[in-house]
Amino acid sequence: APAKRLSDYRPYPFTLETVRLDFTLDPDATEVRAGLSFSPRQEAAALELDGEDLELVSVAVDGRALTPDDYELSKTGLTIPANALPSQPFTLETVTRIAPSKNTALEGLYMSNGMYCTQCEAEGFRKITFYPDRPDVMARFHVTITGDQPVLLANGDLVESRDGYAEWVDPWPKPAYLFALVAGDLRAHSGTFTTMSGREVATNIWVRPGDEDRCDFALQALHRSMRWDEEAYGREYDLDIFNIVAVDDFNMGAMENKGLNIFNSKWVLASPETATDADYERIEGIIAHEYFHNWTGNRITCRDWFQLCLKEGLTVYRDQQFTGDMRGHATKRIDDVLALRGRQFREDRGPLSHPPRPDHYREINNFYTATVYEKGAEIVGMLHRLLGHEGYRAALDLYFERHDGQACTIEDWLKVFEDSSGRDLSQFKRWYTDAGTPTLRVRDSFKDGTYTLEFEQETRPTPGQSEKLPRHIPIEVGLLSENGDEVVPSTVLEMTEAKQSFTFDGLATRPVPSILRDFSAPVRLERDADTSELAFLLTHDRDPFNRWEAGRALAQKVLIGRVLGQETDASFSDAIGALLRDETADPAFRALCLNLPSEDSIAQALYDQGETPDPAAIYAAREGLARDLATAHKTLLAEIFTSSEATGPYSSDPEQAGPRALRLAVLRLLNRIDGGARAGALFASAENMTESLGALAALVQTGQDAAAMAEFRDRWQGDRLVMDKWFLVQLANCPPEMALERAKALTGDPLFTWKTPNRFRALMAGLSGNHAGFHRADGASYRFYADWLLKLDPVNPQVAARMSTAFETWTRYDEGRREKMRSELERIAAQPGLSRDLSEMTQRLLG
Ligand code: DPP
Ligand code: ZN
Repeated sequence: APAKRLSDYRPYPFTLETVRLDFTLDPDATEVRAGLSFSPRQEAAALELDGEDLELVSVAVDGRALTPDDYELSKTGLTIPANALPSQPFTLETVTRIAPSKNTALEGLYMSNGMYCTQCEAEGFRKITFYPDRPDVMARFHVTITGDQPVLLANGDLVESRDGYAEWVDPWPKPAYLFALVAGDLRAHSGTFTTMSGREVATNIWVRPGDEDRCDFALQALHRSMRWDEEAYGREYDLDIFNIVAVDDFNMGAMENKGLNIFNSKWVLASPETATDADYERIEGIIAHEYFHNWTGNRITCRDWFQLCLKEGLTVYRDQQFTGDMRGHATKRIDDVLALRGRQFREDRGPLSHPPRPDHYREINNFYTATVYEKGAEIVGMLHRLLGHEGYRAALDLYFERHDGQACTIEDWLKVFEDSSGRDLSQFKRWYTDAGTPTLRVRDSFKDGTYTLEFEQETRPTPGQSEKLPRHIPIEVGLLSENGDEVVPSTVLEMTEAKQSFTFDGLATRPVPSILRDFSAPVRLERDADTSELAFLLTHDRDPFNRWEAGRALAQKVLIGRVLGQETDASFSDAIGALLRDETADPAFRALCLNLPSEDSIAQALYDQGETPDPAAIYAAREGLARDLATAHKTLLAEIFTSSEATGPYSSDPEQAGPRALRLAVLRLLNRIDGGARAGALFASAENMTESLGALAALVQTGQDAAAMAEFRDRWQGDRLVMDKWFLVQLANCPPEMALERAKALTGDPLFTWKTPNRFRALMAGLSGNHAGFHRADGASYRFYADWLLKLDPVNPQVAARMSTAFETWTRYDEGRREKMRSELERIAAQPGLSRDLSEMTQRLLG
């Protein structure tokens, strides 16, 4: 298939007012009757409808049956020429048949454990019925479901229901990708929410029988999200009912279908025994994310899929703000930047680099990326920083007022910021249209009381974009005096040139700069700070992000020095000692400082410096540093481990989760030198999954996990979500030489149900997450991984394509590894019948 291009966009020649859908459910032959009322917007246009894997039973226009001579039916759709259509508004009626039980790709209507459910974003609706499956066609849906399942759900409000029948009406016009239907034997955990104007909304979390007692956290998180969106953005919910359904087989995290969110059960179900603190935080964040889409995504949607970051970037930004408000902004920002660098910077540095708003694609499913989501959120954050709180709020108010009910573009979005602030954002727009992470080099000087910061920005060429123009970069800066006082408080410098200097006058002594506070722009900062300056910032910076960042930079310096066999000093170890003694510092923050940079991020840092990363050397350096830190601070660490034990009933709140995170970070260090004694004891006594899994991960790290692993499996084999953790942890954390053998053995485990996306991802991400194990010099892990992608592709192309990103860093490594990865990619690309999804990915990966 040829690429689709943004420049080819044309409005749909018809408006679609109402949609009537009648479903008669059957696993092998579900009948879908559709009644679509169209009005022509231009003369003599043919009606083109998308449709894939559908059996067409009949077509009629205004009650008159068409014969096959009247239309064209292809593998991708149905076209009715203008001469077979009235020039006035008309109703098209089709009857189609589909087989949900055979739908393993999990797009459209499919079955999971006997329950019917749908996933229509981005282009799944065309597997349900013939339809203009594009987001700028918005219509009101009226849906009936006939089926013998006890619970029958669709979007909107329930208008009629009796045994085996339900009727749902959604008053809000929406694109087809937000359609949803669920039918099954489900139980509800229910509540009510009273909106800001006093309307009562029924809220339900629907799950399989037996899971009801793991829903309350999600329900409360939903209520918190609904309240927060009213308070922070003035957005009220707009239906009488809000349903969330948990499903085990799901390609993504969750989906924001209007009034009927469908979630991967992993991001709904939580109990202290089965979910970790991190899971609780993620669940709350994803519930919020999908809920926030009700306004940013549903009421205002995207004109076309090139604009995906319009809804995703903004909604991620909103869920980040929410989690910050709920759990603390400093640690949330650090977590988000870790994720951004780990996934988006990595993506941006390799062959898959693309702009947040791409201008062409072959398969849109391949663009649900860290760049669209996380970098998209960073761009919204920069707009917020440039305009200030009031300016941002004014722009968002205008966005909702001007565009409610519309399908919009990035241009529309930027225009509301321009109109409400009077600023020109044409240069800023490059953040959306240009790929690549800018490098920001900084030099400083001090003379006669004037301090000068000189910045230089540069963005490397990316696929299809060789010329890069300067970006508009907000750089938040503060200056500290040598005793740690802030002599110039945080201020936002706006860089717009390739090279630009900023001066600060009237300073008594040379200040220490704190640059890019709160990570004010998604750039790679290059500064030759010496270790004493970093240690100083780690102790004194007011900006918690930059405090952490200084410690991070120190750790990175030591690790890179070790990998390259250079002399390193003790300043990182000393700084860690000081931090461990600092009881005023937030435990969660201290935990984040104790976690060493990942092997992958060390590899990336080496690559950025022009070195070729050696995975085995990186592993050895990181292990060595961890052991040395443990040895140097043995007593202090042991004290913290003992004193930070939580008391009282479990809660996932930061007050408990923070100390728990610190305790586990300490355990991971001590475990390297105590022969697994503490981890073994904690594993035996743990009463919650955070500690149980944390102890297990520590044991795995040193390969002392056989007994614990068997015990864990015995205990949890009936629990699919916990077993996913079991598959993942023993691969991602084990010594690299064990990883591939373990992975091979695990694929023979009867619990390795590889067609279930969560299980497939757990095993494969476990292996690819084991940096040195995946990048074995003999290439055997590459081969194994590629074999499994090829096996999954015909079953579930979307997941296979997404998992192929394990190879996105192939250009980083030495020639031997590069060649081996390349030949696996070529082998995949040459596979006959490869899906469009995986074929586009391998072609882009190969460049
Ligand atoms: N639109 C979904 C989300 O990001 C993904 N399919 O919430
Ligand atoms: Zn989203």
